[in-house]
Amino acid sequence: MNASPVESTTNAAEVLSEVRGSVGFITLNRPKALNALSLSMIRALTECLLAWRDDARVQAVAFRGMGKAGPFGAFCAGGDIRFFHQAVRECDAALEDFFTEEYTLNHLIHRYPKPTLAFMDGIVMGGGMGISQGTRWRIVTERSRIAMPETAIGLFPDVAGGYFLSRCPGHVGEYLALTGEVIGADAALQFGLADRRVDSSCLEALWQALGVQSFADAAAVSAWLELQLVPSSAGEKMDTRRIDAIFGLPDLQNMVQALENGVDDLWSQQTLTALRQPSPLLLQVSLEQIRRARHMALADDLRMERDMMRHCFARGTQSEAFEGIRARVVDKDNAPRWNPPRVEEVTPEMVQAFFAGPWPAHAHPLRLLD
Ligand code: QUE
Repeated sequence: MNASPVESTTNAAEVLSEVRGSVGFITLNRPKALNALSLSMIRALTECLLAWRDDARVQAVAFRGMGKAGPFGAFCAGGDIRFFHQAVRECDAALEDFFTEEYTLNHLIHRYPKPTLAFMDGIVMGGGMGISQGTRWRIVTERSRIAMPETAIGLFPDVAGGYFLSRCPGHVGEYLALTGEVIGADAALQFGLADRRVDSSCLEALWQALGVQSFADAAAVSAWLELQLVPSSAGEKMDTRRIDAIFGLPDLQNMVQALENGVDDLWSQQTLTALRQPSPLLLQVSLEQIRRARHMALADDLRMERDMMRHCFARGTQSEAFEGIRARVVDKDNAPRWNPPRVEEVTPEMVQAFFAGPWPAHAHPLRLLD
């Protein structure tokens, strides 16, 4: 190993970075928090990617997470939502910076001019999807647990979730956004949320091999990966007809009604239960988000999500997100008191308010994204 001392001492130890051979390697290294992204991690990642973009030694960039028992095993559980809670209580303006900088990082990864890889082993949720979905090689394993669970904490599937969920086949995007359902490797491949499957026992060898090849250019990296990561034979395909029939309905009340009519089957029962846990308001907002995003370019989606996130915390400790985070991770009573408490009580005006841009175009914090 010839790790350069400059790269291996990035500002935060929660992000490890090094260049081996012609590849930049990034390890999310906050295993006790399942690598949940803090603002300092987002800054370290951005700094690293900007430096490597213009570094002629670097032909590709690979991401992985540190697990509790060593590398891999967990990619990233999301954002540092304990920080969100604390920032709301303290009126800390860094909460606003967090989302602006996180979405800028997501955009940077989607647009990165060199091949990128994400080793999506173990938990890959929320912010972890924001890092991985923009990469060229999204590698899943038999241990991958993939989801966008934000409605459970009174948020919506951000980090370009509107963009990548709405581009899943049929109405799978609405299904994943609203229920927060956790999927594995097969479903991720089927839904276009992953590119290749490898056995988790092969991850370390692949990670090491990437750093000892002498790649002349980015095309050589891609050619090598095409040979190493052959498309796996189609696994058992999930039948998505029920998902499309329910989640393609025009609104949430219709979906709930249709599920209630089919409660004798287990899937309808479980799906109904899943829809009764999240914030009714954010369920409606997330449905509107996915449907708007289907016709939006990436940068426009990220600007919309930035607008939406501003509204999510606009009411301080009265916000759905503050209550959701309290209930799920701070007090852990799992009994959020949502307002309004029922789907039927959410008005179109409450939903539309989330899509009103707080900024004129020339002053939007993400105006420079293209
Ligand atoms: C919904 C979510 C998140 C969640 C739980 C939910 C989320 C997230 C975390 C999380 C997990 C472990 C940590 C941490 C945060 O939990 O986005 O700091 O150590 O990041 O029900 O969306």
